[in-house]
Amino acid sequence: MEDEEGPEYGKPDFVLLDQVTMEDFMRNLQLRFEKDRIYTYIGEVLVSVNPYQELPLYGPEAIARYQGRELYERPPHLYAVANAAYRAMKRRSRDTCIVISGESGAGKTEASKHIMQYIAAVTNPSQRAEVERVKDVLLKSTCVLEAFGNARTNRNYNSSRFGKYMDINFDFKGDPVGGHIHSYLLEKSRVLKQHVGERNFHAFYQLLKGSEEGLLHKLHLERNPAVYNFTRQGAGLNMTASDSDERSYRAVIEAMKVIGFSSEEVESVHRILAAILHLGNIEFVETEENGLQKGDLVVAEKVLVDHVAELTATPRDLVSRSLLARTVASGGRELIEKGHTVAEASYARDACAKAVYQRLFEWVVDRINSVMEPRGRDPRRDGKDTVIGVLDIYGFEVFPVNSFEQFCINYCNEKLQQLFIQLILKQEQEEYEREGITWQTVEYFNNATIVDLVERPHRGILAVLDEACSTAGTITDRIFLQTLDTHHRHHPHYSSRQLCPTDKTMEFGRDFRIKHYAGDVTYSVEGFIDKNRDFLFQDFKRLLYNSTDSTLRAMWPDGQQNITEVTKRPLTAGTLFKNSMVALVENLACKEPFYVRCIKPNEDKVAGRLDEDHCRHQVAYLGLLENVRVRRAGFASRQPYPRFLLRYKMTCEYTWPNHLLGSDKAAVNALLEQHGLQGDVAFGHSKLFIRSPRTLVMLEQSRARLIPIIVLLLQKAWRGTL
Ligand code: AD9
Ligand code: MG
Repeated sequence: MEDEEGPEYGKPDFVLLDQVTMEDFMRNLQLRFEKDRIYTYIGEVLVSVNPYQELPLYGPEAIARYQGRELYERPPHLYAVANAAYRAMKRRSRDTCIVISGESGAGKTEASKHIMQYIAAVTNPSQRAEVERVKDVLLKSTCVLEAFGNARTNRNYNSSRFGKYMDINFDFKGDPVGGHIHSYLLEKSRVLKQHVGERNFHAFYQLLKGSEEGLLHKLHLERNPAVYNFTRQGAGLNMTASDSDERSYRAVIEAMKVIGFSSEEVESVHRILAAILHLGNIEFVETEENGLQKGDLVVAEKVLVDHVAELTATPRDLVSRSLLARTVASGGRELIEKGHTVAEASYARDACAKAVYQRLFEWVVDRINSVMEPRGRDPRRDGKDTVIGVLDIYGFEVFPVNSFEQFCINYCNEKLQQLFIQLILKQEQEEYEREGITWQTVEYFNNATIVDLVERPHRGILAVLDEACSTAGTITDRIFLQTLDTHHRHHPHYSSRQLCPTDKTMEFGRDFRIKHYAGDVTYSVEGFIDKNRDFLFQDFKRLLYNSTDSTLRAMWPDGQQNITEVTKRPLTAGTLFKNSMVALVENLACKEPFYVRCIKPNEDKVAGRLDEDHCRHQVAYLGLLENVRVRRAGFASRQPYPRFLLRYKMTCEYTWPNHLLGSDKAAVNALLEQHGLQGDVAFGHSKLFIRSPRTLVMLEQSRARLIPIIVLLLQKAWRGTL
């Protein structure tokens, strides 16, 4: 570590703490934070605290300082982790991944952007055009994805409402030649409804605020978001995102151009956004007028149907019919039209608005992927590509009321936590074997039982939920909860009010609780079945598939099926999510992982304040103390011999300023012997393994005592007074 990180900056690695207690951990975190040292290691894991202010830590000069260096050569930094992942990938042709986790607003997305910027800056020294194009798309894709997938929430003014995993492909020279983005579980319910103080996805406001008058007119829109049901709730109208909507609008259009969206595609995107806004204003009323029977529905403001039809390039009467009725196959496969009630029509309208937005988002992701696909590469000629994956996914969530979305998100975190523990232990074992060191097993909390509670076939919560969804209409959320109670009454991580009648924090028939590794979360079952079923009438799918707008049509391939052909039940939202999580974990498990654990310092998004209770909770649920313990349980520290000497050589007369002992390993041995510490270490082939942190602490102290003397001597030498 460079000497600018003196003792007044705390320990740059939590492994160096004298004792692993929460108090010591927090003290070090606080001390470093106060000195704007927002990054600290636990071994090779980076802990990052959101500073909520621009610190002079980034940019070309900082990148140059980390480029090509070993992880510990410079103060802890995201660039060091990006560089380590890049070097591991390049040197050993290993696929690597960087997993970024932490709660909403902890700085995950910002971290992922810094990582991408680092990779873009250090690659393609020969300025190959195709590589430059890929880098441009990689960098610009973030801006577009944020427009469609991010929103202002109370926790973060630019909150990602989807999970993102991005693979970057590199050729044998180590230059990016392509990439692929996977998105996970967009929070599409936000299209309809936003909590107090929150907003819909940025894209809507950007269009309303940023587009020119002529375009607005063509889209039949008014500039004021208060006109639309979907944009008038939540965050009072003068509240914006973290950036101005007008500026962002221009940046997004520019980014879409760079990526390669055609102007027709951008126009379609605008029309789809506008159609969703108009759809949201449609209300239904029962009428007897115009020859209709009593009880028949009509749309209150008919011009809105005209707008939706025009903007989606679909026939007006079909739009109207899809909104007011559904087609069902009666017994003999005969098709009949069944009119909606007001409630059914409103439900169908909302389901349609959500689905159209979700498909739009997925199409944007696919479109970016299509231009990032590695082009014209032949593995026989070009060698196999290697990959760095960057995962920026929602952290553990606990709200006053938790629903299906939180359940999925927290399940995702259980899976990632399991992987984290497994990989960290696995990595340790592999390293000990590689270096010829005997390994001692470490005990740790295995959350496999919680993952099992959720995903176990037939009895797991998701399986019970699917079962409830497949039983048409009769199963209610309450019955679903009773079935869960029956299956899991003895599970140590499951409870409900029925099973614990004295626990007044849950409601009978409404809540169940899971004891997650990160803490207890009570879930309200209300809406679980509906959200899991995620149903949309085939009439809408067919309508949109038949659009003459080719972009919109391409988003609805399943609309070509006829109602009589739609016999196979589509997979539920929960099962799709579970499958994507299983695939994600498999994908990460075969890569060499690097971890960034992000911490949010306070709830008020203010600079310079680290609220201890708030952070303590995050440190606990991110398992950071456990991480330090695991790291120290076998060997607290391991360092290549040259690096060890660089740091401690001044503490021994045989090694300062340089040694003459044949090998660095022999020199390290001499140094440790002089300190009487050789009993606490193991000598690997290329690294020294130090068992107890006390040894490190002693070496550190010895070094700290000598540094002022050495500095004094050097100063004298420079002034020529020695
Ligand atoms: V969420 O789960 O998507 O809601 P993230 O992604 O963890 O969340 P994000 O990266 O969006 O949080 O950071 C939130 C805000 O904190 C940013 O908009 C910045 O204003 C601020 N931030 C985060 N990291 C840094 C940083 N390294 N330097 C300065 C930062 N500001
Ligand atoms: Mg984010």
